[in-house]
Amino acid sequence: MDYNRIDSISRSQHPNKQLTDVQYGTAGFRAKSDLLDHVLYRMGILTVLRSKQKNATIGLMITASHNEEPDNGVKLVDPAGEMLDSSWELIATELANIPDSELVNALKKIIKDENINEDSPSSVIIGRDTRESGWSLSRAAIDGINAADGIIQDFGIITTPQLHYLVVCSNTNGSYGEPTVEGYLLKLVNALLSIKKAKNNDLYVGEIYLDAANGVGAIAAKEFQEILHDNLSIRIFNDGNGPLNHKCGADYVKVQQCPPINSPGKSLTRCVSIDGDADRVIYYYLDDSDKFHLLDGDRIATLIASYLKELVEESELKIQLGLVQTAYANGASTTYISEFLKIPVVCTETGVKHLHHKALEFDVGVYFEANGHGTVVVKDSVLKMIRTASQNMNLPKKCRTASSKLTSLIDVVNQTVGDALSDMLLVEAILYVRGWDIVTWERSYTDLPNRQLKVKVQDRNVIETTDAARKCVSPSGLQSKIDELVARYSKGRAFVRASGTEDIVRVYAECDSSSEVEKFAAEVALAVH
Ligand code: NG1
Ligand code: ZN
Repeated sequence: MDYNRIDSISRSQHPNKQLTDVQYGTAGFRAKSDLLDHVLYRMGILTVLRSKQKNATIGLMITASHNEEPDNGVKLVDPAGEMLDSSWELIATELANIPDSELVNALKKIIKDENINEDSPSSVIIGRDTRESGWSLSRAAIDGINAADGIIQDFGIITTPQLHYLVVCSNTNGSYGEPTVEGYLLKLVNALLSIKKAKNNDLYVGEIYLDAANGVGAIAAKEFQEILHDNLSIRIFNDGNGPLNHKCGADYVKVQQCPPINSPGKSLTRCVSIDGDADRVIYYYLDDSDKFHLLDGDRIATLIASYLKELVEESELKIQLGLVQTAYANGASTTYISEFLKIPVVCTETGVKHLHHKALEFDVGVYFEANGHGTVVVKDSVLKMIRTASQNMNLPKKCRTASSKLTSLIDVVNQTVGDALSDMLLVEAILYVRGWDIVTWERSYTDLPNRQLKVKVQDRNVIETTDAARKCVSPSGLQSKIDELVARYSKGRAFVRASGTEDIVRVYAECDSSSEVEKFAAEVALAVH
């Protein structure tokens, strides 16, 4: 590697002005975009090193997801489409913050400590969302990749899940799918259409209204619509002509518990909100009295898991199905899953990488954060078993058909990461097969009233938690205050944790009274101060 070149480009074009330290958090680096230029240059170099170490293609995505337009961020994607390994998160944080004068030595140290062969080939896929700062940040990353002699494939403006998909396809010789955006669109649409051949649509209407958060999801959704034709009408609003994530998008709708700006006023219309980089999805509708109803990630997870369970039972295959949630999952959903669906459910820390890892422990693992970030992962051996069963003429027809339906359903899933649009097609497929409208879907259980608040504190890292964030171990005394408050509310549950993407502490509270939940959350927030 030409260290002189790396050093001189760093100092002359992407210097670390050392304004603020940044940290590789829940979803990579996130900060105001003007703080990130040197970070992107350095992450460009780091992806090349990671690629050489793994002898595989690595992804680099420039996005700040649901955060506002002036923010931006970057995250690295490991070869199997998963988030960067935690040991490398620390390396990334250190590399991002050191002064320019130490950059070359730091790189040499990484190469030595991580046993990287500098002569190995490298390949990096990069993408970015629609933020204005994305273009120049992607130039900085490209400068870093070039300076380290890496091979780049720049896909320009794409969704986060598309980038994960492209990384996986590149590393599996196309066996997961064609490593192009078109390959992605066709894979999902063809799977959906094969399910929609089945006749039984009853209350289902093939039309949805999609709030695309004025982000990159609008572009992908339009591309889907072009191939889907009238098999599913996606009426897109907040399609890029307004400010990104402003009063719209999945995070806004979930946290504010109200419709986004420009939402259609017609009651009982099935509406979908995705976030700024299209990896989160939630559904909502207004009833006849204009009351807002939210069907969030928990609800999507239960819909998917219950249908999978039905098919697994019909197929008579031995498949262990499981569901993964975080502490933000509504208590009513957890009760419904364990007591009614009787599917094993586990709780992990927040952050999709934790859920993804846990889900991989099941034969078929469904994982969703309440905010709508999630997917289904299926073990390769299990997928093979299902495919074989679907063609085994010695099996009863009912079992074969169920296996065949399972195969099609799994094909609609982007297993590489939570994908708003793939999840949306999956929900649409299941509602279609069940013949359900959104009201029927909602009937399965009733959410406990809940509230999320953000609390600004001097140093959010003083909050330390354990037990998947459900218990606070520092500062001392805070957990007992929370326990006291929880005890005052029927079905009360509350917890606090430091956000990994914003400089705030998050408070979550739920109880069985909608008139008291605001007060409950405010009391917990006060305890944090
Ligand atoms: P933080 O800021 O660490 O709570 C948020 C979400 C996560 C995850 C990441 C990445 C909540 C409560 N937290 O993390 O679930 O999606 O952003 O985007 O929604
Ligand atoms: Zn996102």
